[in-house]
Amino acid sequence: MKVSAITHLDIQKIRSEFPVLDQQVNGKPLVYLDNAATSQKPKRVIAKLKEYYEGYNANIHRGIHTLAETATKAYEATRESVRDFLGAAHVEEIIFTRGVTESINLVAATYGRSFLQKGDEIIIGTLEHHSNIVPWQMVCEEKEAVLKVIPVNDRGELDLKEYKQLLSSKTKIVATNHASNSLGTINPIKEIIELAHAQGAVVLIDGAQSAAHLPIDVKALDADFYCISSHKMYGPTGVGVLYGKKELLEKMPPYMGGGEMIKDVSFTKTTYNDLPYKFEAGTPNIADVVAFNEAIAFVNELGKENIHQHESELLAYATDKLSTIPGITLIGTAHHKVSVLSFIIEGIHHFDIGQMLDARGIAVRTGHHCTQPLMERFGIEGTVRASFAVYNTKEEIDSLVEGLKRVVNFLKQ
Ligand code: C6P
Repeated sequence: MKVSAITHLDIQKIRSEFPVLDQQVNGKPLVYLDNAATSQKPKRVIAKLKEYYEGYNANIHRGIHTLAETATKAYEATRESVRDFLGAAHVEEIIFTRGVTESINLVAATYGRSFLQKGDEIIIGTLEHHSNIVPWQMVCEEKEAVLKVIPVNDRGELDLKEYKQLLSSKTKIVATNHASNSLGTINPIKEIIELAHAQGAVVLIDGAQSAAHLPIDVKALDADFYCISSHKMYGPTGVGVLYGKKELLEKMPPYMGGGEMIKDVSFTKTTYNDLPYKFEAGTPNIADVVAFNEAIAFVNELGKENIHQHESELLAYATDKLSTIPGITLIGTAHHKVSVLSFIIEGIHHFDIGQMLDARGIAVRTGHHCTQPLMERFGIEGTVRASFAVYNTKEEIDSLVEGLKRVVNFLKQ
């Protein structure tokens, strides 16, 4: 595999913006390779949280005092940035949630419950995270609908031929991820959406693993719903987004009842607020939404293409180097991948590998990565997963390889 050395980014400068990276763990410099679980946060995101709490902490959309107005403006500014980030047409199409999990549950519980009928079908992929499986199982059970699953080939790519066979006029919803958290596979979502639309189905895309790595344009994709989590793209935890086409969101009932989502309440009748507030009951996660704006600016300033190029170089380099470890099998070798590398080593439990790497300051994730059916497809319990972000370096991959060689030598002798 060819490893290109060209990148337009100054990685050392980028690293210096992440205070957490500059520390020793278990006596070794931290090598953080668990970015698919959550990425680290740059100083500007942390500073924004402090600025909000020290400067204009107030509830939003309710107060007429100056702090409330400042907080409301900052919160709504993030909504506009998200609209632009996703390429959405209208700001009303951007709903703040707690994360991708809540975004998918919202759609399953409102759109699913309202529009599914007995015998209707929902199609998902084998690569889904549990968040994009269980909410659909729940609504299928309630509505007596049927869940169908697109198989994957041995590289971990969705089988589009099978997908076409599964689609029919009974298909009402197709839900799949843009990129797989366990294997890194980038799915051909434009084609998946087009094929679903030809059958009259709506499509939800789980963008948890694409938001920080791949260009997204919901209009060009013609996605009906697109979900992202702030914490996987350098922003705070506890903030997510549901993008939904306005005409769909308008006909969906609210998810939760309470303050903010109403226009008028009496004991006999309640009318609901306009979009997007209809779906944002209660006091939202104001500080984290405000700081999320800084994460979006961070990604935009670096440029998704530059980020993707750097991470692709890391992935190619790591794939080459790891292949030299005795007994290793890479799980997920799709032609198009985000920077996720999953593997097993013959005769050594993934958990032991993770623990021994941690002893050397190297953070990876081990286990099923909330994709148990996918693990079952590959006949394994779990993998070791290294996932890269823009601040990772080839030297860190060298440390991973060195660590793995020691693990193998130690446990196999
Ligand atoms: N995956 C991982 O280590 P939340 O937790 O709501 O922000 O995102 C859930 C989720 C949904 N879809 C995909 C593809 C994901 O990767 C995740 C989160 C983490 O892989 C934690 S399990």
